[in-house]
Amino acid sequence: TVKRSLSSQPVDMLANNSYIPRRAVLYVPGSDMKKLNKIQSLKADCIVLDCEDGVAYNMKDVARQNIGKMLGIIEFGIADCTVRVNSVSSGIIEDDLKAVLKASRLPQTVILPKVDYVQEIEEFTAMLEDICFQYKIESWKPALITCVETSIGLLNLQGVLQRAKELSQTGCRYRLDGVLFGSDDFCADIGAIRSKTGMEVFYARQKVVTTAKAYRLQVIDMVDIDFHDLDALKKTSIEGAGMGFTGKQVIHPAQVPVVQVAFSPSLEKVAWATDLIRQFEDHVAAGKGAFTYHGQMIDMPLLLQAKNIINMSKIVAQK
Ligand code: 1VU
Repeated sequence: TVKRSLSSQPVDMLANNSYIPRRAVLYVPGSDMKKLNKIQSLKADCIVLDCEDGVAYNMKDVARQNIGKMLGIIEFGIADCTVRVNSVSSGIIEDDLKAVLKASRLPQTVILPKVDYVQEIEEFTAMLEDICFQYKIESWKPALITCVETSIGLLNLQGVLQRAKELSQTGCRYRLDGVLFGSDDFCADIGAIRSKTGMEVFYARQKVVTTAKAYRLQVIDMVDIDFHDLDALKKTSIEGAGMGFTGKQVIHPAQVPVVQVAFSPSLEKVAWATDLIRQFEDHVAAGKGAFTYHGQMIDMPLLLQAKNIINMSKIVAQK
């Protein structure tokens, strides 16, 4: 039997104590020591030490060495310390994992890019297990974020998440925690051109949000590459948060605060939600179902949305 609890919304996901808020997910190229040295002064929720697309092919070894070294040195504070390795299909992921797992401190989260097929998640799981065994790593269990960056990856997303969840639940090395949408690779794959309106990725973003949330996962929105245009960033961030994304990728420190504000409930929203919940309880106590509040019809779905806002505000307050 499939049970559906009354609160089977992201409410349960946000109420979970292990929820790691990742509003602004900032990439730092592993080959760039100057940028790596700035990490401690950056206030992103999630710092991604990148071995993949931010690093030139002939600098991959340099990036691995830098990341291995910096993992042991940098104070990440309350930021989620994350490494993005290369994809399974790149054929170079094993070298990334070996360099990272040699570090004196291991990352809290691993991002696996360009997951197109279920077999890739299986291969990654087995490879991680083998390397941990070789290096006698026992207790480490990072969060895993998988990326959707192609049309086939989008079609296969449900199967990939289903398999990763099964593997997570049967004692594998990671805890499946999120999905990330790579819009620029996706556009290249479908032959689209990124526009200001973003209409070319609208369907994909909705599908990624829906599929990820069905598995109670965080879901991280596309990057805005025009990093000087903070007005446009504000607009796309508010749009992404409204669509159900839990955070957004950023490439430049100036983008961090704009994204963080958009992905945090405003004081007005928190006041609205607090009052709505109180009124809902009063109406239930009086035996009433739907009621009018600020001119709107309120029933259970609105209560759940209000609870999402309150839970998110509590999580964000700890940052
Ligand atoms: O003021 P300072 O000179 O001391 O520092 C500069 C700059 O070094 C620093 N900075 C960064 N620090 C850490 N992480 C970063 N990502 C970062 N970006 C910049 O901030 C100060 C001001 O920088 P700037 O305005 O002079 O900008 P730059 O010309 O130095 O750098 C611009 C780019 C875009 C090259 C830089 O921000 C960057 O490398 N970003 C990351 C690119 C990346 O990782 N791309 C791949 C991930 S996106 C993806 O894969 C899509 C799914």
